[in-house]
Amino acid sequence: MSSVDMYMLYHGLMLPKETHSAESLKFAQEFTFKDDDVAVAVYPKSGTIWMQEILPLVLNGGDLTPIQSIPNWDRVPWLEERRLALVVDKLDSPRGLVTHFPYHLMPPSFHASKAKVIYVMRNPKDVMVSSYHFHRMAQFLETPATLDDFMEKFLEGKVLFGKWTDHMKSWRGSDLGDRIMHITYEEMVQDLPAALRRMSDFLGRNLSEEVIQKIAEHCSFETMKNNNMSNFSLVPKMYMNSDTSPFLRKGIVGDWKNHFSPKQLNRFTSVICKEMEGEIFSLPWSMDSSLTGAEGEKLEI
Ligand code: PPS
Repeated sequence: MSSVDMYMLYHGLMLPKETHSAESLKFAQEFTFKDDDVAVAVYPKSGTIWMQEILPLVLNGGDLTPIQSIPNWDRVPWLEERRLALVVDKLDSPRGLVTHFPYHLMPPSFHASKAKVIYVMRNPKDVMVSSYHFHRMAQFLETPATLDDFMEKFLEGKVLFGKWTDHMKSWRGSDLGDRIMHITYEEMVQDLPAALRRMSDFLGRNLSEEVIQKIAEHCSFETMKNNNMSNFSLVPKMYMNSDTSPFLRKGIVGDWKNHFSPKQLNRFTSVICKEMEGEIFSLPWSMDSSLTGAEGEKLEI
């Protein structure tokens, strides 16, 4: 299949036709957000599936039923994908949704509502590596020729949902005040219970330490890898070939170091740093060109 057959363009962003359509995007724009809805906004490969596991448990006080009985794509559906129209009436309130939309594509009802949003951000180097492997396994995405080739596409924004920097800047620059919480994938890897406590406070849940620990255990990489409702084993291999690369692949911080050459690292770093020029906030990861830097050990946001 050629890339023309695989992707559609929506406001300049490439979206896979397998999961998106003109109808699904219209449905998203006309979707009515309720005040108690919670959205997770996330650039692809930055922790979407993880939040589809976490959010229902934080909202319902640790009842495992949804993560043990509903596939992740129906449990906390994507705002922009085809499935939403099919499952929207079955969602329990407070509803959880995920979206890869940049801020400016959120529908009017989102802005009119008091719905809260958690923005999850991941080091773009690890996002790029995760995305590269995902493109190798997902049969509805163009298989990358080489990592070098894929990196250029990523830096130019010729990948799903456009440029990482545009996405991140759009949500960082949002005027949502206390309706938005920012967290990084790295913070979640480093101390998941602490991340869960922040989410619980933000969402006005008063979760006990016992419940926090229970959620952390059930949302660990290893537990999720064995959860058929979350590991995409329900998806036929003709769509996602886990023999090539599993969806829950490594779940670590800094895998880019196993993939980038010094030349690639220089190129990647210089493009991202240039795009960050003039921004009032800085990225919480070291963006220097060292392959041995202690990235991820100290995080600030
Ligand atoms: S997608 O396709 O956009 O929905 O992908 P997304 O879910 O955003 O990102 C997939 C990466 O998230 C990792 N992941 C986790 N890491 C740590 N702990 C847990 N519990 C977890 N769940 C998912 C997943 O392994 C992908 O990262 P990589 O680096 O490829 O392993």
